[in-house]
Amino acid sequence: MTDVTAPSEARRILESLGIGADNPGAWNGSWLATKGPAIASVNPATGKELARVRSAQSAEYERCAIAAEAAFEVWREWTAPARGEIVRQLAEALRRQKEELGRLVSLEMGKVLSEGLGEVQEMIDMCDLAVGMSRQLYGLSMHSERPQHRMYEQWHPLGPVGIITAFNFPVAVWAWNAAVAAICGDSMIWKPSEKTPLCALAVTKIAADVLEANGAPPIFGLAIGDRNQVGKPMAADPRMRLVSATGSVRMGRAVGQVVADRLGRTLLELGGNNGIIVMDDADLDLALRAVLFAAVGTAGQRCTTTRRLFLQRGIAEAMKSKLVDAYRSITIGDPLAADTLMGPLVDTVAVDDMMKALDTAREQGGKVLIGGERVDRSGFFVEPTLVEATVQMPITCDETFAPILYLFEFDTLEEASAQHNAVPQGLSSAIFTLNMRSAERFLTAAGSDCGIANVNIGTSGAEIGGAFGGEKETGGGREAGSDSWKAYMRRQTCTINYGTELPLAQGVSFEV
Ligand code: UN1
Repeated sequence: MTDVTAPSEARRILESLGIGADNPGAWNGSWLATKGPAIASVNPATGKELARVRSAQSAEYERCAIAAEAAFEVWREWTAPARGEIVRQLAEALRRQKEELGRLVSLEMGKVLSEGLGEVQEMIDMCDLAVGMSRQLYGLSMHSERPQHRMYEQWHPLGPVGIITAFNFPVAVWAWNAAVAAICGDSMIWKPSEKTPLCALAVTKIAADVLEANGAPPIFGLAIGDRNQVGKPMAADPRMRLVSATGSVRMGRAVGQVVADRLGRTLLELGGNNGIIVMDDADLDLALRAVLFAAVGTAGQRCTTTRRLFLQRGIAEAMKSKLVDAYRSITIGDPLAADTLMGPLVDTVAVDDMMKALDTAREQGGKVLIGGERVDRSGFFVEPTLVEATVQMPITCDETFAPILYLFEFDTLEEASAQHNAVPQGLSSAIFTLNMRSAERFLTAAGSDCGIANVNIGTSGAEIGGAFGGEKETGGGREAGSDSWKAYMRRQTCTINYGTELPLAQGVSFEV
């Protein structure tokens, strides 16, 4: 349950979102009285506790799964546009609560307020897109080879969906999944990060109110709990027809293996190790601004954060000195303060991981150009860091969830592309060039091997209209826009014989 002794800003926001002292961390149509240990929500900017949430145990997960199955049976009978209407109202509720929810995101996760608000906007955009999609769940119609036969495919609701999300986008990634799953006719259970339980409570409260006001079944289930009590039962549960997991490669591998063992379906959006290639002919001011946002925004804690920067020899020195100057002027501090550009990391483990990665980078021959230290104040603050590196350094193949940017130099685009692709992850990528041949080359099959490839735009900050996700260890899944909805439905191929004969396909004859 939330602790009423929480610091005032958090308490005020929670109360304004309708969350009182009696909200435990599981909802299946009712708030469940959980017996699990309390999870402390900590403000990363102060290191102080904001509130506590009583965690779900496997028994609560089970109650959520039973309710999700029952909700699905009702929800799948609603027409898709009627389901869209609920999602439209969810977008309206989020518009009304944008300021408060955005502040809560900043308070609990630590991203600066403009990004906290941006995250809520991403939810709203996602809902708006899904409303339109609810009238566009198109199937193809084919010409049958058999006379007087009609053949087409249709898409049916899939079933309950398990949604696992990470701390870094504590509300938007739920919306990517939930808005689409809802219009597709699915129910769901959300397992949010235990580092951001208040955001999950707030979102579920807002969504539950919309469902209740419309007499809709409780499709937006919530189970805040750890991997043993919630994550594993969810992955192993054949009732969860899809498990959509966003987070680390390690988590995705564990979830993916368990789901694969029951031949279930996963949608994995895992780690990135995103690179930007800057050519000699690039607009360097544009490149500089893009690199700053992509490498330092969200304190380097986006899966799309730029972690590797490839500089063509002719501009390498100029770009490095521009970057060092810009890094020096980054304001680090309270994410809710207007002039802050970089807030804290999420917890002490993240700070330690960053320091360990930097030690390793130094041991492997890397040279820290600027940053590299903890910031001496309460909370989990670090300096954004530039490291001169070589692609031979194994640490540059790892995703460290922190603002470390490795700098490399290259001579030709072919060389840069090969180096860029030589990591296990394949999420987002970008090239800065004013030469259309280089830009187009980067976008060919021989160029970037990532799910996202940009020209003169950084690697982060994708719009929801496109399919979001990546290749290799990033997991292959696609969330959000385009035709990603297909992952949340089942395809059925239907063939109808309206004639009096029974012709067999492939010309087979079988007469008695
Ligand atoms: C993530 O970090 O998991 O493209 C998601 C972006 C955001 C989403 C990031 N729209 O940076």
